Amino acid sequence: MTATPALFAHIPPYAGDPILGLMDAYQADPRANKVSLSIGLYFDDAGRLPVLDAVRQAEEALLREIGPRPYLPMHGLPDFRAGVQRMVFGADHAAVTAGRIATMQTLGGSGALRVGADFLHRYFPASEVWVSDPTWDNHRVLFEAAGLKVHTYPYYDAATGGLRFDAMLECLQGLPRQSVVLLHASCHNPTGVDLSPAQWDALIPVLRERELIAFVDMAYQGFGDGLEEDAFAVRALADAGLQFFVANSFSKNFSFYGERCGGLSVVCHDRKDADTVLGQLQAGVRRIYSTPPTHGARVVAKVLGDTQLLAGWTQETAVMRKRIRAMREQLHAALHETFRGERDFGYLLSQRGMFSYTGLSESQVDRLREQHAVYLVRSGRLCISGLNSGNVQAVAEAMAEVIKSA
Ligand code: KET
Repeated sequence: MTATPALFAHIPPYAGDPILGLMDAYQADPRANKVSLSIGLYFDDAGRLPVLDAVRQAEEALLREIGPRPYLPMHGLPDFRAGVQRMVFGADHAAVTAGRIATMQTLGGSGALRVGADFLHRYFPASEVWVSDPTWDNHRVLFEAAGLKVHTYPYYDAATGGLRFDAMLECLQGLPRQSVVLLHASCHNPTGVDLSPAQWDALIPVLRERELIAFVDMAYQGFGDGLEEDAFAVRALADAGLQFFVANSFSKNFSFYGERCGGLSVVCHDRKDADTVLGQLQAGVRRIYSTPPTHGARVVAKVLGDTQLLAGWTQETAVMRKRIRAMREQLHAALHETFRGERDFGYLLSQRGMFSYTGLSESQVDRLREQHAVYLVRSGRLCISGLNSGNVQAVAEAMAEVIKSA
C-alpha cells in the first residue's frame, strides 16, 4: 500500500521553550565544568536536587499503608486542599474558617494558572490580563492559550535594579474595572525584586477602588524570608476583603517538581459563592484532564498534616533559603573583589529568592554558555540556587570575563 500524503507537513517546528530548552542543551553539553543557572531548580551545595527528609519520611509511611487508588475528586484530595489553605492563608484566617475560599488541587503552579485562566476567560469574557514587565516567560503563554489578551505593567527598573512602583501604581490606576492583574507573592521571577509590605499596603486600595482582579502567583513560598513572611501579600489581600486568585506550587519548596503538586485558591465573597466557583472549577478540570493524580498530593498532605513532619519541612525550607542567601553573598564578594568595587553588584544582595537579574546582554549570556559552559536564561536571569561552593568562584570569573570583554 502506498503511504497517504503527509498529514502534518504544514506544521511549523516548535522553536523550543526559552527555559526548558536550555535545560536540554545543558544536559547534552559534554563539558565537565558545566554549570546550570538557567531553570529554577534548587540544588544543594553538592549540586544535587535534594530529596527532602520530610518528603522521604512521608513517602516511607505511605508505602507501609498502600491502599486502593480510586479517581480523586475533580478538585483533588480533601486533606491536600485543606493543607494548601492552611499554608497559603494561615490556619486561622477568617476567610478559611468562613469557608469562602474555593481550593483545587492542580498540576503544579502552572496547572493552577491555567485552570484559573480558563475560568476567567469563561466568566469574565471582557477582562484582559496585565503582567509585570518582565515576568516568567510562561505567564503570557498560559493566559493567551486560555484566550485572554495579555498586557504589561511597569515593574523592573533597569537603571536602579529596583522597582518602578509609582509607574506600576499609575498604570494599574488606569485599567478598566475587572482587569486581571498578575502579581508575584514573593521572589519575583525573573528579577528577584519584590514589593515591600508598605508597597503592598499602598497597592491594595488601588486593586480595591479600581475593582481589579488580583491573580497572585506564589511559586516560591519559603524561599524569600520564610513560609509565613512570604505569604504576607496573599494574607494582606484577604485581610482587605478582596476577592482574588492564588496559584501556589510545591515544586520548589518540596523539591517535588515532577510530582506536579500545586493549588488554585479563589477567595470569594461568601461560602455560597465559593461553592459555586469550586463547582465551575471542577467542570473546568473535567473538560481538560478530569481528575488530578494521587501520589504527590498524599505526600504533601501527610507532611502538612503532621506536626512533626511539618516542623521538619519548615526547617528544611530554612536551610534552602539560607543557602541561597549565602550564595548571593559569595557571588557578590567574588565579583566585588574582581572589580575592586568599580562596578556595583549590590543587586545580588538586595534581590530575593532563586533568581537575580544580572543585566547581562543576550550576547554576554551566549558567550557565558559557549565559552564557559555557564548557562543563564537569555534575559540575563541567573538562578542563584545552581551556585555552590565548588563553582561560585569559576562563575564569578566567567561573568567578569564577559563583562570586561563587552
Ligand atoms: N510560577 C512561577 C513564577 C514560576 O517561576 C514557575 C516555574 C511556575 C509558576 C511553575 O511552577 P510548577 O509548579 O512547576 O508548574 N518556574 C521555573 C520552571 C519553569 O519555567 O517551568 C523557572 O522559571 O525556571
